[in-house]
Amino acid sequence: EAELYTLYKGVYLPSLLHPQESLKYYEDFTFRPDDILIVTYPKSGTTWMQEIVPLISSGGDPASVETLPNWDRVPWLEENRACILNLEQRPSPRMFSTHFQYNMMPRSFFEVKPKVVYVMRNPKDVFTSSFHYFGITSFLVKPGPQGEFLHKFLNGEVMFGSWFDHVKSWLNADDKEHIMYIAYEELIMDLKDSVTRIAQFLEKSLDAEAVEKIAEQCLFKNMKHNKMSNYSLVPSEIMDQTKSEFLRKGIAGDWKNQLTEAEAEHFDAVYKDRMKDVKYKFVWE
Ligand code: PPS
Repeated sequence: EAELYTLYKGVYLPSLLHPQESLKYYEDFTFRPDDILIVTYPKSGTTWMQEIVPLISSGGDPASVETLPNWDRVPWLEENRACILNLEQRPSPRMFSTHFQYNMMPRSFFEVKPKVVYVMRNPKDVFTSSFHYFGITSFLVKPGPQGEFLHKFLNGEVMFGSWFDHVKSWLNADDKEHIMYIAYEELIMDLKDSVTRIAQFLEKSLDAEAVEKIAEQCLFKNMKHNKMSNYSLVPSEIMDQTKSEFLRKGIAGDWKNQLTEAEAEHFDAVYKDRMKDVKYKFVWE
């Protein structure tokens, strides 16, 4: 089990996806000012945003979301595929994802300041989604009993480290002008309004019809049928979706079906302590 993870700058990364050469590539990566970066703690709405942002960028043309798997459409910069995708040759605006904390961004990021869409989600739902996901994925340490996984999650002993550290690092970014903060729950509450606001941030004008079309394409039920976005292209030895689907429930508040009362209380106590110095008003609070 130990070899499943690599310790990188204090956080666990799945070794399969992040060999040393990928991390080196990441550190040396050069951004362009018109790059768009989707940043998330895992299970917070990455895949959803990997559908929304390309559609906004194309003005609603679904070609890229229907022909390119999400991991090639908006590749993770810290993953092994980044090295082989020839990202240097991609036309602008390039779109990337990362699960890294703010302090783990490469040097070029701080110089170039590309636009960032930071998506965050109620950590109790992130926990719930993670619990199922870790159970179906061969490159992650199995979650074990729920109580044990809760302990690990709250301590950041999971891939990409602590949710608290992640969110706090991005909320405390030095220069927030180029960062848009949006919650998974806002997408759930009003997808069209969210698409409109993201488009404004990306300085892309969309008419009402395009917004409507994009929101429709990005509905959970529609993404579930898009094989370029539902992870069905991943072999079942790596991700066994017969146990739990990647696009599992797609709702806010599923933690209520997952955590016991005592676990939820413990979670809230840790949350209160770890977030006590954070001024940001989260929609789930
Ligand atoms: S990952 O592995 O970090 O890339 O996962 P990520 O995409 O960030 O998170 C997966 C969860 O997002 C849900 N999801 C959606 N919810 C609503 N609508 C849409 N369109 C959508 N697309 C993805 C997905 O179902 C996972 O949440 P859970 O709670 O497990 O269903």
